[in-house]
Amino acid sequence: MRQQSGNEYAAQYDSGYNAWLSYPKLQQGPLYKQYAKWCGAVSVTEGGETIQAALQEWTRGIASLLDLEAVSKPQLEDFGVAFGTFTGDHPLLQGLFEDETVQAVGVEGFAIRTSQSLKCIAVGASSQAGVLYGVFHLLRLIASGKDIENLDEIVNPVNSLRMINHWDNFDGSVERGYSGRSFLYENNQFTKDMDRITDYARLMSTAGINAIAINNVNVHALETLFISTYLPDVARIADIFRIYGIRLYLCVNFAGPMHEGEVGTADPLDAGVKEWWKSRAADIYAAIPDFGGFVVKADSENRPGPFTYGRNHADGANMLAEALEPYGGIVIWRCFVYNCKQDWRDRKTDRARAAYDHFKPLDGQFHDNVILQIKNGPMDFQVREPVSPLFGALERTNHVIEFQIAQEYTGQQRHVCYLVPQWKEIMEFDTQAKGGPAPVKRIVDGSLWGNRLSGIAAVSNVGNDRNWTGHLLAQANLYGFGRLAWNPELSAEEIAAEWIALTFGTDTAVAGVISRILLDSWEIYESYTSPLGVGWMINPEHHYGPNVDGYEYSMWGTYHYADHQGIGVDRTVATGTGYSAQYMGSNAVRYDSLEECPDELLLFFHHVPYTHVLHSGKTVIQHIYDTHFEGAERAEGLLDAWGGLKGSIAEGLYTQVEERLQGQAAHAKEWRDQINTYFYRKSGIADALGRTIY
Ligand code: GCV
Repeated sequence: MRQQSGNEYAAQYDSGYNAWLSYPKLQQGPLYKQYAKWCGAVSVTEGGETIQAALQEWTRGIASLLDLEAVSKPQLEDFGVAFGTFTGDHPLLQGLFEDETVQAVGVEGFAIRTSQSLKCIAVGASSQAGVLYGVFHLLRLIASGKDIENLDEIVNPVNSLRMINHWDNFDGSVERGYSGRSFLYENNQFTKDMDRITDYARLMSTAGINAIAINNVNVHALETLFISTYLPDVARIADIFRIYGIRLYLCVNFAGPMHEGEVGTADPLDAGVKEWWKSRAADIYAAIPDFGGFVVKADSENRPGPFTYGRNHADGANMLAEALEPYGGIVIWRCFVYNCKQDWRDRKTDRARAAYDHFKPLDGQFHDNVILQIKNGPMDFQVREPVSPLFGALERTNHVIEFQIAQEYTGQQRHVCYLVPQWKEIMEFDTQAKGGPAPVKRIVDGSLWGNRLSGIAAVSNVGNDRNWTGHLLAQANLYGFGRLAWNPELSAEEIAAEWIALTFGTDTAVAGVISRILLDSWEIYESYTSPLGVGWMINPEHHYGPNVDGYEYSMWGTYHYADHQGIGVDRTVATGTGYSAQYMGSNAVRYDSLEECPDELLLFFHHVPYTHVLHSGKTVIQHIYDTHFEGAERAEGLLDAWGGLKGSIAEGLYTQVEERLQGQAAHAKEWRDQINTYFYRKSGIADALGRTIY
């Protein structure tokens, strides 16, 4: 494993490369003294690669945070830190953690305890990955200025699958990637920069991630060969991921057997097709014994799938599941299945209905090693949409939620949009399943229905930009996703505070400003882009910037049905698409009712005149004007707030964010003007406050 000097490590700080592993130097003072007392010595007796990676992280962190060399010794003679697995041979750990504690620690969890009598802070875990998580937990406590004199915690992840989905293509492009090109591939070759892969694995595991799919769900011709020709390259990445407790997954092409020319069909019930996948699985597991499994997008946006053969998605997923089952592998089958060319002019056909309509009837028909992956909303990662009604509706099928860390529709990492508050809101949504309360977080962690497999996945926002995410503040989304997947009870504020401390240090004034910027940013972005749940007012193909009628699949009219009289999609039962009936209990009633529907989703569920009065007391048109004027102003305010940090944070970090915020402030005005002008011209209704609408 590569060793770096302290100076080399610090030099990367300004670029943002070290991200939440920056370990900013702590100020002298009582806490510093406390940390220095405990952290001068470290005792590790096990030799596994993951434990050694934990040790390296520890010594690197302590060197940077405290300017202290953590001397590694087999036995502690005075105050120190010890870590290892419960079954390892460390005498301190064996003496410190009684059976009850050991049993309470799950396979990826850890226990951490300060023993004043033994002069030791001990991190013990069932697995080496648990040790790594525990060591980083301790580093996080120190980096955020927490007292470590009396630690006594057992920490287990709430969700068993905590997954990142890359949408990286072999040619080096990234679908919906907003931070440069892929760091995994270039020109149809795997990267040779294994140091960067290692640093990526460090970042992911310290955020709590344990599964990564390394290629796009839209699998192109050459990526189809990742499970054959390119398997040795894939295995090299898996070898690094393994050290950090991460299993590697691949997206596969449902028509793979045909692509490689060996079988003339991809029919999931065909014996030749089944054999082909079984033989691929055998090859994969010979190369990567802990391979996680396949991720599949089928019958959606021109991808092949079982519909071609008159089969359903359970037939398709189960066939692949049978191939992986002998090795403990799983199939993650996406529910983002819809016909992007469907004609909705009848005002009854509705893309929002698709996931539920396809998958609810199949509930209970999937094998035990299949997980359905459901986008958080019924459409596509809009800044505001309701929670997918499939959550709560699937009673006998493993499933995970899919978020999008990449900001496809939320500013593309040029605008700041901290998405953790949005994800929190979704996780807290009460689906009312099983008589309720049944929040999404209890469905995806598997506890509501007792699923064997469950968890959270998200589309990566990482590229080869030096700071990984393009916009430095977008790192908070990447870190935040991992933390939320680990523990959905953490608040958006807590996660922001952690990320800020780990990235910028513990200056409270600095933290206050950055935290406010992050926490306000989703609301601000929503206000100047997408009023009242309407969505899709973006430019075709790249999806950046305002274009009210622009979305590429709007060939049958606009997605929001705006005309001179009104706006919004009627998804009610009586007169609309009937989508509202996919919800349970009072959710169905509330969304179906014009009176009860929450303002922020009004135009998602109802078509109303511009003069319709919201619960806020404003008309729809006035709401549009006001939010767009305010939103653009508040975007400018973000830049001003950041300006106050000049000189208080590292120059390189300061300037890269300043530049993005300048762009955002200008672009928010463009959004404001385009949206306001469009609706002024459509409605003919003037702004009540008489502001200039261009
Ligand atoms: C990977 C949206 C995006 C596509 C993406 C798709 C998906 O439609 O615009 O780029 O394709 O979602 O989630 O499969």
